[in-house]
Amino acid sequence: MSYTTALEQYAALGVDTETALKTLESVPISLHCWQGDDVGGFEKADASLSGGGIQATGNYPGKARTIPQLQQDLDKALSLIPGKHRLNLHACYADLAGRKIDRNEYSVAQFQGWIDWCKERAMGMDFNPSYFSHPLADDGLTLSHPDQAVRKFWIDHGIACRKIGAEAARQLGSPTVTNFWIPDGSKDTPFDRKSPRERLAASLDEIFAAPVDRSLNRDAVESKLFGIGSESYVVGSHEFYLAYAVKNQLLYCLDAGHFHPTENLADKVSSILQFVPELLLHVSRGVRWDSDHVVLFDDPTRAMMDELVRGGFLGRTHIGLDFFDASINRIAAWVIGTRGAMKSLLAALLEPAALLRSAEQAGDNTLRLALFEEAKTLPFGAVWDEYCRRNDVPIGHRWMAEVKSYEKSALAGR
Ligand code: RNT
Ligand code: ZN
Repeated sequence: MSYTTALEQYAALGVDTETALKTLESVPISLHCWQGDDVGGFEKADASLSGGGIQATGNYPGKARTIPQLQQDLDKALSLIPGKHRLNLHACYADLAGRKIDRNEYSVAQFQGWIDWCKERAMGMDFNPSYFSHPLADDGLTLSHPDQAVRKFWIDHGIACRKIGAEAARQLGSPTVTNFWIPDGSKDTPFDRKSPRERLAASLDEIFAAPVDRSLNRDAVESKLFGIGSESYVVGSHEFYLAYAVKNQLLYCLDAGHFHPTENLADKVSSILQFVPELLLHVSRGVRWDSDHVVLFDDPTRAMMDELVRGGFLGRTHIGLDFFDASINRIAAWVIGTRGAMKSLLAALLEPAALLRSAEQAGDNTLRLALFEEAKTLPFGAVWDEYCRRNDVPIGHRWMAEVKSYEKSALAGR
């Protein structure tokens, strides 16, 4: 179907496709660097994910093993994704240039290469302290560790990252969201659930007490229900961080894999945003557990985007991706996931919102149900294809041919 025919069908339901495309263009997605190398990072040669209660499974060939390789892969992915986006960097992707510097001493110097890379592409950058894959995180405890020296190390890492976030923002002219996620928890039933939470709260207080310009760096805290090795107890639970974020007016990070599988994440947005300034999303797909499968244009992702649009929350929400699949081509994973999140957002922007709202306000629940159902078969694909065409990226499945040839030219030799 042509775009013009689609435009008419949407217009008949009061939807302006041009306005939808304009809004879509204004919403960046924060592309997570860690999809490109299975959350390994580059602090040492052959670094790999350890601990943290998360796992990348699969052995697909061609993983990025150096910063230039990861940057090359990101460029390839970005060339197949329409629009302007952001880079989401983890501290363990530091460029140590052969020096021995530990995470508590990181400064902008270790990330200048990444900032320059973003600058050349006019991209903003988001940031994350890394509380895993490190000897001082081997027992699964970091900011809530009973040993004060260990806590101190991780507090210093957190403060360092907030400063790096602010400096990146200053150089790039766009605020950085720095997201705090820690793995702390326990495999088996703990006796004392209270003390680790007291220690975590105190550690966070120290981290966020360090003066960092809020107009440059915004701090987010990410909760979790359980992880591998923290099945029975997670210190930074939903209640813990939601309360902490409300009290301290921080951003709250909702990761789609961090709740009971039957919970409706979309329903949480309008509650949380009553009481915190902004929201960070980790758009992800858990299959039975926090498995971080590649994001799709699926019902839960669509429900989340619907909610952001319906509630007028886009201006207060930062959309980041969080998945890592090592069993398929890693560049394709980025493309599928980012395009999936964007398609979900576009579909939300194309809802017959005015008609739905007036039906609901009039108490006409029959019409509301009918509109929901009819909206599903509107020619969404033609509008999405038009967006890809205007942004000069391959339409439909055609991007996959480029991934295949990149696999032969760049990945095969690694
Ligand atoms: C882990 C969290 C966290 C990480 C990344 C690597 O459960 O979701 O966000 O996935 O920071
Ligand atoms: Zn996450």
